[in-house]
Amino acid sequence: MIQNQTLTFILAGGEGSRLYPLTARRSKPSVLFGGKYRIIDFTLTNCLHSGLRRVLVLTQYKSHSLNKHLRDGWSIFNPELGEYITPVPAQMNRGEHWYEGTADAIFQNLNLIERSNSQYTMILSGDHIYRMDYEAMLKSHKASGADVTIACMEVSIEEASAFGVVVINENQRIIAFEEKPDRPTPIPSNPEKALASMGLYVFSSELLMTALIRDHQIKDSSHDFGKDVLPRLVRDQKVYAYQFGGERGRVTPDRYWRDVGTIDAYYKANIDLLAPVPPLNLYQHNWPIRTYQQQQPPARTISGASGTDGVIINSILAGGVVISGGNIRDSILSAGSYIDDRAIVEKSILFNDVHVGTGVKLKNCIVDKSVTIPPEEQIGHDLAKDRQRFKVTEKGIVVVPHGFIFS
Ligand code: ADQ
Ligand code: ADP
Repeated sequence: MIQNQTLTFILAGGEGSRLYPLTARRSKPSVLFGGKYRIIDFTLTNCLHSGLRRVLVLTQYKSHSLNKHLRDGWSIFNPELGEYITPVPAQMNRGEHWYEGTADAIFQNLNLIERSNSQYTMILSGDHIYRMDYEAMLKSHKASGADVTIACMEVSIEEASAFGVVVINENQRIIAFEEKPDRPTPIPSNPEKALASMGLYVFSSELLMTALIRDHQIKDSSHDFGKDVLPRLVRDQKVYAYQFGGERGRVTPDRYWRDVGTIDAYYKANIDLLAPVPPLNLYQHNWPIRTYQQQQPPARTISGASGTDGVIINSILAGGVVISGGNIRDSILSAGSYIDDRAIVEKSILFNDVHVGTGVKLKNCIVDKSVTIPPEEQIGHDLAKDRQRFKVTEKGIVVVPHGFIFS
């Protein structure tokens, strides 16, 4: 099996500053998602179902919550059999600094690639929401005889400036790679679309080691795959595109892939789960999304003090939620949330242990863990007022930080 010849790295060490304040105390991959998951669960689940069993998670900033999650939810592989998921903190193996760019994060762990004797190295990101069978990509890498294979998908030309943009020839060989270009090159058949790198790569391990040592010697390099290493490799090695969504077998090609690097993208990807037929279906029996969750009693509704029923419309509720006479619409509630009488929660995402008081009105909000919202508060209804207390995004999403205390 090609998976047995593969070592996998998950880059999980970025600062996640654009997701602040959700990343004030935790790393981006451990931000909660979809009521009971964490962002990294999607990539780890892909590894699990794709048969990748040697997985190193490169951590750096605020990694405690991520380490705890990996330990509690993902200690499922068997080190005796050479199967593992292991967090690797920045160890300053190659000098007195933390990981610089993404390529430096791998460079500092070159000894782990050497030791693994792996023929292929797969590099993934810990902050994407998608289902993908990596086996198909590995096989395509082998079949094409590539040195590097980059997973790609078409995006609109407006979005393309946020990604690495590739140009391919008729054989899928990448002939140009430009990181976050101001003017992305469109695909030949449609001027409205460009081919974006998804930030997932398969390398032949020998070539990766050589390329990283070379990059390390270049003084003005920022040691980043997208900015430095890939544009250079495209010039003198065989770099191929693997177009996402073409997998057969266990995954239906649903073509849903999101980089949830900003609050607006993160919010939208959560809300996407509420569509009648969600573009990413959590209910597929052949692809359960694994996570860690505490033991929780079932979710329930009860009548509030004024006798009104708790009402839930088009929402996702985790275990341990209690709706006591409130009204919940188009929202996602994590374990331990409690909604009091007459409260109205619309288009909002509540993390664990959020107590929503009597008569509170929430709209377009993300409320982080352990917040008690006092009776009759309104959030998301008057953005000018909200801006004085909270972060409000470009699209008008209000973020109430972890443990916020209302005065
Ligand atoms: P970005 O998403 O901007 O673009 P980056 O911020 O480097 O890339 O993050 C990639 C991943 O690496 C994230 O999971 C992040 O947490 C992690 N990471 C960042 N710095 C790290 C470090 N020093 N140590 C360990 N982990 C680190 C990239 C590519 C683009 C591509 C998009 C797709 O550069 O070409 O289009 O991903 O999302
Ligand atoms: P979040 O969910 O907000 O990302 P976590 O709940 O995972 O963060 O962890 C936050 C806190 O939980 C930390 O301060 C940590 O010390 C504490 N903690 C609770 N239980 C444990 C445990 N079993 N092991 C390690 N830390 C724990």
